Amino acid sequence: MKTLTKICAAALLTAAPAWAQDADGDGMVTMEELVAQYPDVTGEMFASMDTDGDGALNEDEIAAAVEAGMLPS
Ligand SMILES: [Ca+2]
Ligand SMILES: [Ca+2]
Repeated sequence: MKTLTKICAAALLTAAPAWAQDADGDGMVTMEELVAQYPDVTGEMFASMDTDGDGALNEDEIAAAVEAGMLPS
């Protein structure tokens, strides 16, 4: 059981950072939520991360932004 607990804890730690920005937990990261975490993010940077243009970042867009080096992982 100890091993299983460790694996679960590791999975949670790995999954958490990408969603630290989602302050209200609705599954989307808005410009306001992102700026609260990263004050240096501009509207232009947000727009380039928001690839489907719906005004918020979903999990895939956050992952792509981290991969592209636009957000710290
Ligand atoms: Ca949100
Ligand atoms: Ca989007």
